[in-house]
Amino acid sequence: WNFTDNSFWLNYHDLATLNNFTESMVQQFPDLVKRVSIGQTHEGREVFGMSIHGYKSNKDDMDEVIDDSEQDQNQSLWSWLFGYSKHTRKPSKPKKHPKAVLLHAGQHAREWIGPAVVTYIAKELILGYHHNKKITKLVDQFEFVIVPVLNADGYAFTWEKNRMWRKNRQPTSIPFCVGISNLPDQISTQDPNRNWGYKWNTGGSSDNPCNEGYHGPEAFAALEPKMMSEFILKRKNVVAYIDFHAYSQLWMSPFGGDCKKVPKDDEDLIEGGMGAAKALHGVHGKKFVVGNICDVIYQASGGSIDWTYAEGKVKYSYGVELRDTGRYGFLLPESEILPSSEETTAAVVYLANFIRKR
Ligand code: ING
Ligand code: ZN
Repeated sequence: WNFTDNSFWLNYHDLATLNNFTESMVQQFPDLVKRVSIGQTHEGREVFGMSIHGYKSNKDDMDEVIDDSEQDQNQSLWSWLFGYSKHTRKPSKPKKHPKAVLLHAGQHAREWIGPAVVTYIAKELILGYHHNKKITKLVDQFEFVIVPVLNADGYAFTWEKNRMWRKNRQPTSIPFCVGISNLPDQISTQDPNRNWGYKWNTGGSSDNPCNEGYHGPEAFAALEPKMMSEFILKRKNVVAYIDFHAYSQLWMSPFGGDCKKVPKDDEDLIEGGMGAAKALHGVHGKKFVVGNICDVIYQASGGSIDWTYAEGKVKYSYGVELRDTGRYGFLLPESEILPSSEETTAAVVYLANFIRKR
């Protein structure tokens, strides 16, 4: 693949090809892009992504060199005075811990535009580094963690068996959902985006394992929200999180579960969302509606951004519904991948800058 001519974004790609994209970015730009592993799915697929960051890889190496030369000059005197090497005594410098912007797609299997768009955003950040001033500044400042397909089992299933599959492929209490479909592999599974642990199962999700919005037997029973939430808690540096879905053209903020609750950062969240939607609109004229999940779409407890905001302490938590508004829905034509990617990149770049400036 040649990623500079954008031909990669003229078609949707299966999981193996998307994974190859990540691997090839890591291999081609080893100083800038690191592979990050989020965890393993029920069917044993590894969920991984890219960590893109400029400052750490270059600047830390420089610091190391300067420190060593300073130490070397004093080394012999130090050991003569105290009888041991200063190297072993000197406390190691705290590691640089940049703030992270975490983007992922593919929580829902059939929403193919999401993984396509986030791989494009990754490409723009990687190829733009040292070529585009604005991008360079952002990549130096933030670590961008981009995970193209969180629900890897479901995504593979949409390519191999059923294009309209939404949930993961982790079986639950009922072996088959008779009456929902006559396909034998229509097992009952959980909706990963109703299974996150903040105010789980408090409305806008289903008790029925055969329903598309089944919340699961308990919070974080589904491996996808479990591994992603653990990643966020472990990293501690995530300041922005965007969960990409399709479709409806919405830029959504918390909450989706408790519709009476207003986040304490509501003003900032809406301001950031409005700016992002405006930047997006500037590229191809598409309108995105900005607002709280409950207001702009429907109640949905156990959704990702309620948890990332309230428990994960990620202030700028957004859920985005990409193109279109329903004409093609999940079957968005491949000709829309590139324009959708371009406009969404503009929105994400705007948002990162917005956060950087405050
Ligand atoms: N929409 C999302 C859904 O899970 C959403 C909307 C996003 C709700 C983030 C809560 C949190 O219903 C689609 N199309 O899947
Ligand atoms: Zn979705």
